Amino acid sequence: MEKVDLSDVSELITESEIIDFERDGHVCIRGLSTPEEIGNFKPSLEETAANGVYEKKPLQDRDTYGKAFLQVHNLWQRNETCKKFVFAKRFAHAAARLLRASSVRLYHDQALLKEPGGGHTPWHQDQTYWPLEKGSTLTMWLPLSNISKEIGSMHFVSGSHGLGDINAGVISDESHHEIQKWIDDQEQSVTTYGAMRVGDATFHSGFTIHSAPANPSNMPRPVMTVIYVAEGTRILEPTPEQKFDLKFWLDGRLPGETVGGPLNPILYP
Ligand SMILES: O=C(O)CCC(=O)C(=O)O
Repeated sequence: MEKVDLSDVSELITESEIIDFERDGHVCIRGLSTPEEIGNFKPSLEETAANGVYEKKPLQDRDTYGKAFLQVHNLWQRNETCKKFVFAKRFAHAAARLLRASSVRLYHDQALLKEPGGGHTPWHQDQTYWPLEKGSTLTMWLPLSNISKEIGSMHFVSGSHGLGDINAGVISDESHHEIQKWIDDQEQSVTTYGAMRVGDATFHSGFTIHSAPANPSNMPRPVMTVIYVAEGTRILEPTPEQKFDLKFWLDGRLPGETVGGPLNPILYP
């Protein structure tokens, strides 16, 4: 089925894009893959995600986090075609270039489906949830359908990855209001890449503050994310919010050990 297979290509990410990523904590790579390539994987990704959704409440009965998206983790463990997508050398090579790492591992993947009428994704930092060393992780965010300007893609606070954990807590109305006030008070610069086409992807660092707008359209906004971690990254003593990740995504490894169990395979080289 996969005639075009997301194989590795050289000269994938330029030095100037790496510098942008290091300075801002985010970057958009247009045309990382082609619509044809993504189209080959999309049916399996969407079907596997739909089968994995555990949310049963209607949209209007959920809290802000619940309205932001339906999320399904580790599609790579559920379906062989999804595994090929998540393990694609091209994506992992891009992640390794941006992290300036000789080798990267999978942390986990997630399908994030913002439903028609779905709410905004509150401001947050991903690494609040991850007991991992600073500067060692990044997320690839790749839409499976074109995203119009009306729906919009992620919003990032440029340079915020350098702050480490700002202790705004888990994704919630509280994290959103606290961070929005800080952005306004400090006149922080917020960037969005706006409309995105299938094959484009954004990458953001683990501590980059980000959010996403609501979906006012009558079409779903399907996105795949893959989270990478640089080889050699140490596991930290977990905070209460991080205990889940320590247990489920890190193969029972302990603080002080490096990431590297069977759940976190090397994806590049
Ligand atoms: O897709 C979204 O709405 C939010 C995604 C996000 O927060 C992430 O990938 O870290």
